[in-house]
Amino acid sequence: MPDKDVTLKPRLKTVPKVERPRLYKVILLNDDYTPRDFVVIVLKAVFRIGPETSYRIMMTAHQKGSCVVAVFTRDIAETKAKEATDLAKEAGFPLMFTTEPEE
Ligand code: TYC
Repeated sequence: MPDKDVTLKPRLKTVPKVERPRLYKVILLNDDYTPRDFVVIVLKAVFRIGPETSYRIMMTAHQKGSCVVAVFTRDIAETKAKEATDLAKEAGFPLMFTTEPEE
């Protein structure tokens, strides 16, 4: 059949497009001044992470320079990163948490 005689049937079903919100990593950065114990306290308090995991995350940042703490929607990631960074600032430490979108 030649092309001009082809008739296209409209699609009857619509395909719903529901996109999941982009997720953001909260990243703990190493520094030379914040005590290790304080980093663990902040991880436990702000991110509700258990003591062993908090210690492991702290040591990873200490040895490698940074460590992903957790992944959240953008709002929650930014709020938690700020809360944790502010806690350290109030205590006089330069500890920093940043956020970045997941690939
Ligand atoms: N490097 C710090 C020290 O030796 C401890 C530390 C660990 C600080 C992890 C920040 O994200 C950090 N006192």
